[in-house]
Amino acid sequence: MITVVSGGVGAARLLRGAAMIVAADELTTIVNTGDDTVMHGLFISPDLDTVTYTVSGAIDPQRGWGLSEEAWTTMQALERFVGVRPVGSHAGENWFGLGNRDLATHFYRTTRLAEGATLAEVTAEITRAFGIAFRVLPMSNDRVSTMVTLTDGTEVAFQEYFVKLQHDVPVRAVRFEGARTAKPLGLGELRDSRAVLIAPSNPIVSIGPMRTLAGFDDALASRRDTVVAISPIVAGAALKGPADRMLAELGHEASVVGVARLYSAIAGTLVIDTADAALAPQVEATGMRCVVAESVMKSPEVAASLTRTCLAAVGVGT
Ligand code: FO1
Repeated sequence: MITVVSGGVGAARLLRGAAMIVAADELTTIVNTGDDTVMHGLFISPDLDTVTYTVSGAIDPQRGWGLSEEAWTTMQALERFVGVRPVGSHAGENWFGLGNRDLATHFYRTTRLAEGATLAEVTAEITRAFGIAFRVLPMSNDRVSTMVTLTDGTEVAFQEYFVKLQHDVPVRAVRFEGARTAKPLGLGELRDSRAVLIAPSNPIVSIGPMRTLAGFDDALASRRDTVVAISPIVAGAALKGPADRMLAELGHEASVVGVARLYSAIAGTLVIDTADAALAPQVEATGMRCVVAESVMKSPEVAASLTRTCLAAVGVGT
């Protein structure tokens, strides 16, 4: 078994490549659910959906989230209520863009959860409906909510930070509501897999939530030599999203060396992009082996090649 620890966009791109070279019954991914939110009474799991939509080829490639060929008439219809909505009410808010076709996924997930299904069961149904043959596991069936404290002291839920505020505000702290009691899924896979890949996702708010679940870090640390992380930071910047700024705002170095310091306890190898080759000795000074490779996944073929490089780094064939 090969297990990939995943956040959103970067992880989804890696998985699309991994699925090309690893047999479906040999591939599992454990996905962050700290971004999950309830909007209009619908339960939404953005990273699970980004993985599902990207791997199945249904993703909107420009946005990196949601579906292609989307229509937005439902969101537009909500404008009618703006003038009558009482102050303090969230009814009909449409800052979080839910396309008409994307809504179908949230209708299905919400009803199945209301019927008593676990998030893992519903995710298996949804990924199967999108033709995905490998295993996609949420990090927990229990609710974990990433909360972001801004430098003005206010605390907001992740999607309010990321979308409503366009993550254009500095952060002071991040915490994961519910993580202390949430039961992690996939610890067995993390312990027993021939290799574990930590996808190029935000170390703080995409990989971070999973690491706060009981036993997660220990499961990786116990087999650290065959855990390979891919840096989401290339030449000091994130390819997408606020990872570089968040690292700096939270006191870490926004570089492959800063990423190495965050991961060195749980991963024996860090893959960095060719743009950062000169920093390899500093990465190795943190106690991680460093592999330099093309890590900007412009195509599924590059993602497949990157997956092969990660597996080869720990002596695992596909
Ligand atoms: N990201 C945005 O920047 N704007 C949106 O309006 C938006 C809506 C949205 C709806 C469903 C969904 O699954 C994801 C959505 N995202 C949106 C992405 C979401 O914020 C993710 O959590 C981020 O991509 C970080 O992983």
